[in-house]
Amino acid sequence: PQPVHLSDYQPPAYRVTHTELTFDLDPASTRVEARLTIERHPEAAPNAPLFLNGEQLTLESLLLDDEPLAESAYQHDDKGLTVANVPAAFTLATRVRLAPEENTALEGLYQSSGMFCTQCEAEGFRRITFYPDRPDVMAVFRVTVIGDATREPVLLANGNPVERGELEGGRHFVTWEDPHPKPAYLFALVAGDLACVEDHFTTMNGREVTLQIWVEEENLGKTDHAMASLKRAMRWDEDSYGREYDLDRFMIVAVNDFNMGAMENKGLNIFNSAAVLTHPDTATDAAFQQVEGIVAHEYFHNWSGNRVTCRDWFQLSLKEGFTVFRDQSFSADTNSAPVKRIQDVAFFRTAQFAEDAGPTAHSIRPEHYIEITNFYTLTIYEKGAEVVRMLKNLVGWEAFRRGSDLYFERFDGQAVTIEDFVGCMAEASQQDLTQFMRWYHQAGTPEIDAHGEYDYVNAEYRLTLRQRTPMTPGQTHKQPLHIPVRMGLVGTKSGHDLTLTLDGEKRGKDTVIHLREAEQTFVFTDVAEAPTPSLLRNFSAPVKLHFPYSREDLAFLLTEDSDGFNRWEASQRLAMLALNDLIAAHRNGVEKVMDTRVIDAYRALLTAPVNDKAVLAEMLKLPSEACIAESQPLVDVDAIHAAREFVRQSLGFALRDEFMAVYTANVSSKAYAPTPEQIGQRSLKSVALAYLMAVEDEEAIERCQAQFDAGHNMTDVRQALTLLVHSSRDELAAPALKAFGEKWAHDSLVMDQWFSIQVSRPQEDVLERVKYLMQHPAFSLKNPNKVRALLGAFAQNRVNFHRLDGAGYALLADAVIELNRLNPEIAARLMTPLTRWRRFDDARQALMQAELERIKQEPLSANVYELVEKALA
Ligand code: B3K
Ligand code: ZN
Repeated sequence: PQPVHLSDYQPPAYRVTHTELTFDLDPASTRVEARLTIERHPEAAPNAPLFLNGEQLTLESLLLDDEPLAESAYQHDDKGLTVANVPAAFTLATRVRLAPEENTALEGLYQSSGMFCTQCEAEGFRRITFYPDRPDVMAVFRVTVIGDATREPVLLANGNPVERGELEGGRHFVTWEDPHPKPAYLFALVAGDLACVEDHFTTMNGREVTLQIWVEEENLGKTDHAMASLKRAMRWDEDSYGREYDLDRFMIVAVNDFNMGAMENKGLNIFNSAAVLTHPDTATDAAFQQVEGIVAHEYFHNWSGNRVTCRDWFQLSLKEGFTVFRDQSFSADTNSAPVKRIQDVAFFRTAQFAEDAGPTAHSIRPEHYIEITNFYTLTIYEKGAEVVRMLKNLVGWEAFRRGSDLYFERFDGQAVTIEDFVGCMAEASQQDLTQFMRWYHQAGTPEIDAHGEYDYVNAEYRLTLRQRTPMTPGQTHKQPLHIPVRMGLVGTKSGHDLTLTLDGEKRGKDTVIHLREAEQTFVFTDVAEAPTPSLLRNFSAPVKLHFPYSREDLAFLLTEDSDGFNRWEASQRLAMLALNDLIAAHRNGVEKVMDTRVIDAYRALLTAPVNDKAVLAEMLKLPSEACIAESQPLVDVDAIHAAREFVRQSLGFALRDEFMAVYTANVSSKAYAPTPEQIGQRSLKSVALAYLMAVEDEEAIERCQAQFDAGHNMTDVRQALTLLVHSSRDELAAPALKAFGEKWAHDSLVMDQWFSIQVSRPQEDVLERVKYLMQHPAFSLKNPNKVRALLGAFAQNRVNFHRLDGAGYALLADAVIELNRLNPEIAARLMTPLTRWRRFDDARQALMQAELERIKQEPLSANVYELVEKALA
């Protein structure tokens, strides 16, 4: 496969103004007729050939202005059709056949649980019909769907239904029109036996919008939360960004087989059922919050993505970074803002930092790719969102909002670039963002080495920041970035934020300093007492910040920092210092000794009055093994696991009574609601129970078992089950797992949780269990949720996936090889942990590398090929 380069971008020579499609649905042989109204671009050469993408299609007929095209007039290969001579304006009509039931890649038109559905982003439309399948070609669509009246009573497409009728042979049809010109990747079609929940929304200008969520009949009771989330998101986008919905109806459909979370097709969002269905008995708090976030994300795309879209796929972060930033802001406004930030950052630093440090590191706007599907990454999405957040903080919300208005107004109905977006922000704020643009071009996580000195005599604090970005594949030379560092100086005696004076200017108690050079010193004057700096508040830039904090400093910031995020940060740094000592002790075979300062700090947290239970819960959580691994020069899987377990148990033993008190105080018999208060309370209760179960005394086990048996809601049940299964008490774990599995055998989404819980436990039997569960009737390699729940979860199980006999790697590689044939997108994602092989010890490196080499011997999809090549380069 050949790479595509950003520098090769050419505007399309031909545009499609109208697209008329007719689908005659059949699982084995669907007929698709397309009638395209095409115009040559005024600036294109008159002899420019017309190219239409088309893959895995059987072409039956091809007419230009209603005349059949002679075979010599066009070329057809496995990438598409080229017509050498075409007029300046014409219609092109094609008829093709395809087989949805054979489509296991879940791109294009496929079947899921008997229904037809589509996934076209990024390049799936070319598997539906011959078309210029690129986002800068935007047309008005009219779509007729013909199906079997019994098997497919519901026939959906984008926009509004304009005609419907009965046909011969028990068939029927519906015609849909979408008045908004759109790129092909936003096309959608759904047909099947679906039921719908309907609601209404009145827009800011008083227009009535019909809201529908389409699901399988049995799931009708699981749509309330998604619907409520949708309405909140619609209101929020009006209030925060002045964006109004622009069609008469908005539809969401839940499908069981879906490669990702959801898809923002115009007026017809298609969702992975896991990202839309919730019920207190079947979904955890985390799932409720995820559904809210994803529903909002897809809805927000209606403006940031659909009305204004991407010129080409190198600009993917234009819509994704901005939309993730918008959905994060929405969730922060709707729930606990500090907790949202803490959870997002904890995830970001674990997963995106790992990507940035590995062989697939790429900039937010990559320069080339082989398979675009591989670029739906944490860098494009989450780092892209961090960069938009920095922009907002740099120019301030008001200018940012003006810039956003300008962007939507100026580029409405167009396909544009990241420069266009940042340009609007620069224009609205009158700021020079030239250096800032480097964030989009440079891959890798910048690191800041900071140190500070307090000068008693002159009452000055000198803070020196030095930045560097490590080399990444293909980018050896990095330039200094413009890094906003939000900070305060906390008086070490008073515990208060000191007033900041920088270069003679009073800055208040919290300020942003701008690091632009490789090294800069900031001199704060009139600093009345020796301070402890609180740096990078609220994670003001996606960097690694090193500052030589002592444990005393951290224990101090943990309680005294006025910035809630940095109080959490102090808890994590303090834990990391202790963990690092224990990792070293484990490696050196020295006896492990728990740092009592950590215990004291936790005790202080547990006994102080509680403001925000959810934040407290986050502060009590230790960094995950994956997060710890990210901070290590070389990952020692066993030492990390042993050190973390040691800390967990030490804290559990030392603070057993405190944890028990917190647990008891937070048991509640209130009816479940996914409110921030309740979620915070459950989260704190869960953390307390986890520490108690690290001790595993009789009372803890009793509580845990009781929580499981009570079955109040899935959040409580899942936590209790997880702790039982992960404990040493197999005599309790086995019956609990069995009971849970039998109770929920009919619910596919709960069975996904059942799979994940058992394969994430630390016990050594996990690999055999994975193999056994792959034969379970509820498992299927063809269903991405199952693959993620079982194999994906196993690959996150650090000690078992990284077994020293290599059996974990081999198991994953076998699955990748099989999935490479079935679903290349999922195969590539599943393989990702193997690509990080250079981070591990020699023995594991060799084993992982060997599995990559074995995969490389296969006839590979572009997806897996690109990843293997990068991993082994
Ligand atoms: N835009 C979709 C991505 C689908 C791509 C699949 N290969 C999901 C989202 O970001 O909203
Ligand atoms: Zn998105």
